[in-house]
Amino acid sequence: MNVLVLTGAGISAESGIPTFRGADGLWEGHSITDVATPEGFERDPKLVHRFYNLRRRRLLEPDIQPNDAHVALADFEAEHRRAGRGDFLIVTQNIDDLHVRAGSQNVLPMHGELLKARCMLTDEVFDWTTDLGVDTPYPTDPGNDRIRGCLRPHVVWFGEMPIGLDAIATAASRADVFLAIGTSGLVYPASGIVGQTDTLCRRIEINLDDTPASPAFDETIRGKATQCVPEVLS
Ligand code: BV8
Repeated sequence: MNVLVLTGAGISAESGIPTFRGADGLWEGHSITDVATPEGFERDPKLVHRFYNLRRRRLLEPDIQPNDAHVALADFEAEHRRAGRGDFLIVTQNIDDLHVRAGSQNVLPMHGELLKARCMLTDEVFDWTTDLGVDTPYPTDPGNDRIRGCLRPHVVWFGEMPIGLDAIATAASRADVFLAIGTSGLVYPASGIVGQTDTLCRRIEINLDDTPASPAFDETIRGKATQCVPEVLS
């Protein structure tokens, strides 16, 4: 049985990471176009770096931990793999690292990763746990000072190509079960993944509320991820 999971901001909400839609389209007080588009970065790189530095520092604070939904997915994957029951992949729209910290092995971060930075000259990607800024561009490896001033967050902004679309389409076409957890179904192409699954695939949506994608699912489970995910996977 091949399982494909799609997660959105709702699975990290109970870990203390704010969702996007809940803040009436504003993002920590900023409009998406100002902080999550290439044009916004071009216009004001310091504002964008400040926005991501704030979120990166918050993610690294000790009270931000994987929750029961992240852990249930990791435990299910380990057993699924041990028993040789088929493929298991988590495609996440989130740029936090909570799935990996929970122990998930096969995670595809289609919108990039907050704890990584990318050189705009070479596309080299660095693990990054300190502040990024136009005047403090040093990667964790001091040997790379040649990329001074050329770093950006390794995240997919609106208008940019998400990561791993081919692998996602393949996993969707092979999935026997598709589980969408905590996503509003508003952002494309993530919202289109359910449509890439086979008609025989069992599509399940876990969310607090109905979403525009809900009609595409065979089963909609309403409730908090930390309660519903462990129940569905048990
Ligand atoms: C692309 C990284 C071309 C950065 C992000 C007009 C119409 C339709 C589409 C478009 C349009 N104009 C432009 C587009 C395309 C655009 C798009 O979709 N825009 C939207 C706003 C309309 N998409 C793009 O630009 C993408 N690129 O299209 O390239 C292309 C594509 C394919 C092939 C060829 C070319 C790039 C999109 C990626 C943008 N980057 N993040 C960063 O994070 O800083 S997206 C960002 O917002 C997040 O990563 C996240 O993915 C998204 C928010 O979505 P959700 O994760 O669903 O979160 P949300 O808050 O919305 O919902 C939370 C849900 O959880 C809610 O339903 C809530 O009820 C639920 N919930 C809350 N708490 C709980 C819970 N559920 C359970 N338990 C709880 N406790």
